[in-house]
Amino acid sequence: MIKYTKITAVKELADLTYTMWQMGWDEKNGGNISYILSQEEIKEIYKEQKPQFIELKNIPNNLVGRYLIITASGSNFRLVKDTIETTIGIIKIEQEGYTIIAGFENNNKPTSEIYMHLLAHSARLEIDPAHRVIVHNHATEISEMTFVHELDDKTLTRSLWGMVTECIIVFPDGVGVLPWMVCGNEEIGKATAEKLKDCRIVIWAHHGILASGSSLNDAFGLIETVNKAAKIYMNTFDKRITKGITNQQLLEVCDFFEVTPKSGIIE
Ligand code: 2HA
Ligand code: ZN
Repeated sequence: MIKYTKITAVKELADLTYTMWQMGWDEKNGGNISYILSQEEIKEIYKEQKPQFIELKNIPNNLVGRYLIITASGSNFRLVKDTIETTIGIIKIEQEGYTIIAGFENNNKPTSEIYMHLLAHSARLEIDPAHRVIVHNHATEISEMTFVHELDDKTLTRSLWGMVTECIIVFPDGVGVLPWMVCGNEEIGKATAEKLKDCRIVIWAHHGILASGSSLNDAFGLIETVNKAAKIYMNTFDKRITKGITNQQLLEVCDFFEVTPKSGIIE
């Protein structure tokens, strides 16, 4: 058994917070990440702390008994990798709340978005048993795009697919988009989980993006790809002389790479 800060996934998660800050996507305390530990990883944890139970209502059934690595409320991603004991912790999900097993020293608590993370994990696990990770950040260009584009799943997905050939291969399931909403409450959690029933990426208008995945690398890669497309969209939308990748060309890519794009988007 090892101290939780030495677990590979904890180190990877801490590194990712720094990478995202370097991208300019996690100013101040922006962003939050959670990761479902495997049975093997749980066995590794040396439980040195006195567990602390915290009540939380309406826990999804399929999460009870699972362990999550999760970032702390108010944590600055610029600093997380050097302050893991206070800014990253491990919780065990219970029927009536959760127990802090490791970390969150100095009375810290999990992210204010914890309920959204739980609902999002629950929705994705229903569809994909390999699901493990939720990453939220304030990726710049996709946030910019929500000021100049319709806030609609179909048209936003089509615009992103049209910017970079790889997009339709990386996220054939498209993106979901939510209108502006207050963050951190049950309403945005439920709306996000609803979108995640048929795609892995949700864009929160005038706020940021959330991606799910089977690994930290997988979820982050989705955000990078969406944001790259959004960057090209933002840099060209008022000066373009072509319409970007056509429907016919998108279908050719899907055919060659044997991917099935979400229906109803390529009309
Ligand atoms: O954790 O990004 O959405 C801070 C946020 C809230
Ligand atoms: Zn945010």
